[in-house]
Amino acid sequence: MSERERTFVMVKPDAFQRGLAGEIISRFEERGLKLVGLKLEVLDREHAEEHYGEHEDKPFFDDLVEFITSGPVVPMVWEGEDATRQVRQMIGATDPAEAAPGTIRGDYALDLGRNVVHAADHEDEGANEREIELFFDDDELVEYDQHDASWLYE
Ligand code: IDP
Repeated sequence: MSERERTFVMVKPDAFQRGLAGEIISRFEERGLKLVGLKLEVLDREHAEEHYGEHEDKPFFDDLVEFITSGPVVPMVWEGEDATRQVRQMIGATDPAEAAPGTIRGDYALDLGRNVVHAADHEDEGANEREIELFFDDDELVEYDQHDASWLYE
């Protein structure tokens, strides 16, 4: 089977502290996506500023960096058909107030600055490669057969 698309996802500190990490991971597992990378860490400022570099001129940048470094995060890499777009649909709109019920943000968040999960932007072509590389070494991504693949894909 050919390798499917990989996408970067991260449980943010608010979700981790609220005990939602398992629930968020379950959503992707149940959808049929394959987990190939996962770690638990507290980001330092430099790492956070690089991750959110595209927002450095925005008025909310300092608060965003402060927040994302304020506690444990769970960076992950998920693999699957059309993974980036599907994951973005599953997490919902950036502002939880606009996120549809049934999406992760629509079910677990109320505030733009506390929106529980990050996922690479499917409209930014280089986002996955950049973000996966920023968080994971090659040998931290695990190779294995997804045993239910023939039940997930035709
Ligand atoms: P995304 O997380 O849905 O990809 P981005 O536009 O990349 O959204 O923004 C990154 C993060 O910055 C958002 O998840 C949100 O937490 C925060 N953010 C975005 N826009 C605002 C804003 O206008 N005020 C405060 N925080 C914001």
